[in-house]
Amino acid sequence: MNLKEEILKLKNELDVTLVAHFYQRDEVFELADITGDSLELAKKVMNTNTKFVVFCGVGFMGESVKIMSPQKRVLMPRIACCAMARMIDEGYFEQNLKIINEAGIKNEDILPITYINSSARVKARVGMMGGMVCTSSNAYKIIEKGLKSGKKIFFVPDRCLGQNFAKSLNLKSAVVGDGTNLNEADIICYNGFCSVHQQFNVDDIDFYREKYPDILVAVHPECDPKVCDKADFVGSTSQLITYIKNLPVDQKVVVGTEFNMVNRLREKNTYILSSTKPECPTMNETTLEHVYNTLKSIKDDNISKECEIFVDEDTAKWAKIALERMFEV
Ligand code: CIZ
Ligand code: SF4
Repeated sequence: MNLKEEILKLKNELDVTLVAHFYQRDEVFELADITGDSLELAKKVMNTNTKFVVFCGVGFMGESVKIMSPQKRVLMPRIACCAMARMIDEGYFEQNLKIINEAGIKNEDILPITYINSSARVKARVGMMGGMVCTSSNAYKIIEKGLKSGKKIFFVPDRCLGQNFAKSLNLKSAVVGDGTNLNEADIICYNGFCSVHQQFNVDDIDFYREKYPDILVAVHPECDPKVCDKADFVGSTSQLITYIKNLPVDQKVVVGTEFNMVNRLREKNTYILSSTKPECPTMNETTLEHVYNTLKSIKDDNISKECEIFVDEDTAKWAKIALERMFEV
């Protein structure tokens, strides 16, 4: 039997749900019971009832499952940490708050919102301050809800997402530490970014538009605001999928997001907005062999601690509150 057949066989035998994010390698993605972007996965996995969840994605996604469903045993064939999520921890969060306070803005006038691409500890810190989590699919609604509090929003960790949503809502944004005026801003952004989505630039848009004057440009809001400003469509992973799948077959489109996702989306007339292959290195770490080893370890009752997600009780309590505030919206 080959690895793929072995995995399918083990999956049938065990009380397990195999989950894969859209950015996973094709061979892993194809075998999953549940696929989706981060919001879809968070919701769908909550509704499964197997004892084990084998999650092919990045660390914060597995943590979110464990926080929302602590009774499940969540295993990740590779606990790869999203590079953006790694740009912020509680220490950096406090440091940024201090800079904001030094600009004359008090903590009671700040509502933190964290992109789901952050650690459980950062989510917990945000939860403790009355804040909430968002994804790129629901950021509009969450930010609008946040603004109703009359407070300034401290958006972590993705600068681009904060700036792009501020622009589209006609709000002012500033970035901590880059010299912009924090007092004038409605949304104060932490200076984090996704290195995959930073690869797309305005020159590439100009190149494609010159080559194919009728081409449409669709990008993810983790791209730089200059790139989003020049695009025809800006949307989250699931919004990009719907947009591109509904285009007429002869309509050319060039897409600024992760390669594996774009590559399996549409057979013809679909280009990637980069001369390199913008794969997420951490998402790409999970191979069929890792998935097989994890399933086998469940069968043999020999699960490695390094594969299993644990979140301490206090962190889980506050992170759950921040996540639940998102699900309520
Ligand atoms: O991690 C990411 O870049 C994205 C877009 C995740 C997701 O599915 O929202
Ligand atoms: Fe993180 Fe970027 Fe990879 Fe998404 S694509 S998991 S934000 S590094």
